[in-house]
Amino acid sequence: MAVAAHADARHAAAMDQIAPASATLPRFTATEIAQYRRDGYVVARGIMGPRSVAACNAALSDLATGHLPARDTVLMYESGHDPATLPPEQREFAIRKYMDFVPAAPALEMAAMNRRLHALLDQLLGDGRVLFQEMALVKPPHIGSEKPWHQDAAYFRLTDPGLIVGVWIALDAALRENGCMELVPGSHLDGAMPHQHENDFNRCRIIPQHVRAAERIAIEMQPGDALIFHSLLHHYTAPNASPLRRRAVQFHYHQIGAVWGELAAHQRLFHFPDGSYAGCTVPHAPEPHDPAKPSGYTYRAGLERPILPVDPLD
Ligand SMILES: O=C(O)CCC(=O)C(=O)O
Repeated sequence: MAVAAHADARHAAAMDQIAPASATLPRFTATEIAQYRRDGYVVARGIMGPRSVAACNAALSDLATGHLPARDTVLMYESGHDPATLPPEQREFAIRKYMDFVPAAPALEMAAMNRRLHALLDQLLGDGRVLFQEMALVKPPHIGSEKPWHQDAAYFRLTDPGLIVGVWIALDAALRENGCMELVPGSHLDGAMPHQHENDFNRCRIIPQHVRAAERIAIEMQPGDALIFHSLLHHYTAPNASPLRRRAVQFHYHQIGAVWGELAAHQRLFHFPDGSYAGCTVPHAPEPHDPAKPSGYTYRAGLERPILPVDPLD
């Protein structure tokens, strides 16, 4: 797989000789595996082909209009946009996030279970994992909001962030202008950072002094490319002020044997200097739409869906 790596060329060439080849499934080179460990991310280009990408986009449209029964899917809208006031075919242009869609949408389930992807994850992390979170992040043209700098492990009360991996798959070209992923290479090695909610539950950010923002890089991707990243990697996406769509699915997996902990265990990782909780699994402030009322949010551990690898449509 092609990646932008920063490794010493001679060392890389030597390591690549030990990476076995497979005729059928993609393999990361030893250089790419080393990049994941050192930089906290690696890009797998073309993990899904155009038919798979089109099927995922059609499923997202159909969930928004109601043509596909949404079952347990949760749709979250950009602030100030009320689905009740929108015709069904316009709703997807105001949606920011879909969650829990796998049982409702076979095409999206296939993306999560993609055999090629899991062959690569096996190489990075070892055999045996579950899917525990599924989201589609579809920053709409002109109004798509930013996602502040964060570490995904701040959202999950799992006690070993190294056993969690995020996979972000582009369904449109993801470019600087429409809010592609930006990240700080190597930031996963800095450990768990204190986070604070900004003004709504989806906007939980690393306290800015802890982000080495000057070292950020933008990861531009084509539809079907996957960014595979460590759960402590600092990452961000900018607002989408452009006329371009920027749809993506994001899956989180953890290796079997990872342990869901209580709040106290999460607090041992994510805390302020005074020891108080600094993760994202408890609201830090009342909801802005009703400052008198605390958020109705209740933390829920992962869904733990078994992995049943399937060949993508291509
Ligand atoms: O796709 C995006 O805009 C942000 C995705 C992300 O980092 C997240 O939701 O954790």
